[in-house]
Amino acid sequence: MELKDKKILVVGLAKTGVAVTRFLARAGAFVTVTDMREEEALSDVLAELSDLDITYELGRHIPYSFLMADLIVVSPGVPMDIKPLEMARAQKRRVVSEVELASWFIKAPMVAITGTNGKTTTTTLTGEIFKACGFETFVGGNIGNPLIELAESGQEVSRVVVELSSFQLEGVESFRPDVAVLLNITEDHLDRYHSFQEYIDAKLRIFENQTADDFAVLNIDDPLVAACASKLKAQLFPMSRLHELEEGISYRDGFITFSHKGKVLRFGTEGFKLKGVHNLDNIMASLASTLLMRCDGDCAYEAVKNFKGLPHRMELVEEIDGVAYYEDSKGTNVGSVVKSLESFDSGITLIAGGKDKGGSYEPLAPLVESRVSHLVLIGEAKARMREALGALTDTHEAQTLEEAVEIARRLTKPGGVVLFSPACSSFDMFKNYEERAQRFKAAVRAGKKGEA
Ligand code: UMA
Repeated sequence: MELKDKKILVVGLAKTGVAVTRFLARAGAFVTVTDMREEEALSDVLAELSDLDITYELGRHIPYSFLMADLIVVSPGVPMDIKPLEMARAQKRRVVSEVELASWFIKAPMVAITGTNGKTTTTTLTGEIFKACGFETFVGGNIGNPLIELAESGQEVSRVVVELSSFQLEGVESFRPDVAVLLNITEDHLDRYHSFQEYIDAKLRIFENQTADDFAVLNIDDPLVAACASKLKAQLFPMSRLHELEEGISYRDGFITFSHKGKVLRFGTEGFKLKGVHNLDNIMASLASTLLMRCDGDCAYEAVKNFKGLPHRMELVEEIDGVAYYEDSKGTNVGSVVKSLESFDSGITLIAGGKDKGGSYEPLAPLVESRVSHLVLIGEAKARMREALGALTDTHEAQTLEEAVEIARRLTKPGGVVLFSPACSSFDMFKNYEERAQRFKAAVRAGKKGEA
């Protein structure tokens, strides 16, 4: 689509909106930006864009602007079913997500990664492998830097790795990755979707425009993921920790085996710095994607061995008086917390809670009952979590994260673990999961000083 002189409406003015606005304005479009937040709350971003000629509609969305636009680009955090967007679609206005827009201008081969958990680790590792194998690589998307930044910079790259959320996939039209990865699907974001199925359907759109020239890497150990294999137009490249595969990537007895069209590569997993069974899935997905896109096996293996993992995913903060404190602020849904709890056999004090996303906490019940000695709840989700889990272990409530850390410190015996893995998003008490992580670390370290 030619952008010059087009009337384009950008909905949402946070990270994505800023990057999209800059790209469109420089491409010669007439850009209007709208955000429900008032001007005062947006002063920083407005300053960032002050060199551009933009029309702003702040503090509200004006339906007329939606109806008059040639194209509407929606930020991931804006639900696709808000009234003005529904009206615009009814009038056949074109409504897309930022990743769709970006994909029109990006020519380099692309790996796109989605799933409920493990996306960010897999995306980062995939990027690391490409770079180690000599490919100039852009890594972006839901991980934090919008894909449109690549289109805007004009940077020449030979590989693109993009992490995609269901929100971003809702607004695709022709987006077509060369390799699409689906890691797993468990309940998440039920505060935005009307049903779990709607969330699944959004995720599956990653495969929608692929053809037989492309690959779909599916974790077939997950029944919901395996079920979509029959609907693919791309070549299926399965991955499994449970079954050996003649074609695909699989794990057995300390070795990952990649088998593709008669080529077989084996990688010993001893010495990997990334621990935990769920990380084996992430590693297999990264290896599959990069080896299918011409990476050398030895280079790829070196990159995996060197990869240490990401902050805010099961990060060991401190050991104080024989108690290990782990920060897992990115554990924002139940599936993720299940994986984190599985990393310890017993003696866990779990600090959880935050903004409730409407899903069920029941999947945590068996692990809470068998491995969690004390549960400390915070945030808006307190009551629902207590109802689902409170009878299974010694349960406490705290008004602040600092108070929760203090309670955990008092209760946890030497040899035990304090795990902060919220199963909820952070927005009820914090700006984002990073701020929440910093606050947890500070509270833990304050206790250390206090005892010194
Ligand atoms: N807004 C409106 N109208 C509405 C609703 C919201 O105007 O009806 C406005 C808000 O006031 C806000 C903006 O729209 O100013 C929303 O922006 P945003 O939430 O899309 O924020 P960005 O900074 O652009 O971040 C987004 C992703 N955020 C979400 O999906 C919620 C970031 O993922 C992503 O890194 C970034 O784009 C770059 O691609 C974050 C996230 O939490 C990490 N993702 C979820 C997750 O991982 O679980 C999906």
